[in-house]
Amino acid sequence: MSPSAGRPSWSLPDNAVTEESAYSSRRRFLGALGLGGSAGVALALGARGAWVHRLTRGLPVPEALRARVASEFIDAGRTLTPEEVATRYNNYYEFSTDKRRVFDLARNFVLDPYTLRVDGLVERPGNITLERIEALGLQERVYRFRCVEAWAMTVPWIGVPLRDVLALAGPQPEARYVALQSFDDPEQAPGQREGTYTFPYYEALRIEEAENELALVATGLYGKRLTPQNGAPLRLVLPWKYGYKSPKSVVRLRLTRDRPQTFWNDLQPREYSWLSNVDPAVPHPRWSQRFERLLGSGERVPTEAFNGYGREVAHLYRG
Ligand SMILES: Nc1nc2c(c(=O)[nH]1)N[C@H]1C(S)=C(S)[C@@H](COP(=O)(O)O)O[C@H]1N2
Ligand SMILES: [Mo]
Repeated sequence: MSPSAGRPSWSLPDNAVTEESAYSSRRRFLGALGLGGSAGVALALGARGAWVHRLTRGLPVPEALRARVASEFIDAGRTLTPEEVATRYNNYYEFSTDKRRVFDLARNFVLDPYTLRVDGLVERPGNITLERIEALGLQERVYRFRCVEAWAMTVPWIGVPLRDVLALAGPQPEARYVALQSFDDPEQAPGQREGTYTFPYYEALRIEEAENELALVATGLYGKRLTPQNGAPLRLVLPWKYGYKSPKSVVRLRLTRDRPQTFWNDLQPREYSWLSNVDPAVPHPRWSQRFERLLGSGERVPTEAFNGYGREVAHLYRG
């Protein structure tokens, strides 16, 4: 499928090719935000607006997405990560393992037509449209987000509770797990053509985790539709787990009785557990998890158990 075929209305034409100067500016800009090397310190803050403008030139501008503010989740106890950081520094191995290249490689990525298939142990298996999911009632929630690599961000997501999406299909009583699958389209995703990893990306949750209030199906961030690099048109956000448990561009949910396998746990079980709840007391074999670096400010702060969401989820793991 051609990446430009059947563009949705939110994906504006991308007529400007990024110039070489924009690349070097981008590197300096990210450096200034505490992401790159030491060179960033030299960048005058006054120039920031210009850098952002040059960075975004030629990129599709996502459509605004309206949502009601969920008052319980409006204060994550941390400053919001700048939008231009959360949308330019991404883990998305289907496109690249280089976090700073993902946004550029994914700029034309689109799943169209898009539907979410929900099947397995459900009463009403089938394909659900984005419109139907969003009609469940979009909420804006600010969540802390912690990658296993010890960086963290704070993002205003827009979405609906995963349990409301599951309820559309009606889980059967025997269903114990939810398997999540990302898109599969090597023509659009260079990382899928390389053959280094087993795609499509796959993840899974216990049904009690999937039905927890915190588990969000996101279709937007920062007041707009999700960018391709952040997982358009729909992704999971599970703020008490390491970032890789939140798959992007999800196309299928399958309810099962047996525990499904998961991408990172299959690759390296000693480094990535199946549950992967954020836990400062359990080091990664190659680094400590006691602290994390905040994207944007570069500040180093202590990591909290369940990423600070113990009140909501700790009961799921007792006994
Ligand atoms: N399909 C898919 N989903 C994915 C990943 C990926 O490589 N492929 N990376 C994960 C990891 S490791 C992290 S930290 C988050 C990053 O999300 P962000 O780019 O929106 O910050 O996405 C997660 N979801
Ligand atoms: Mo991650």
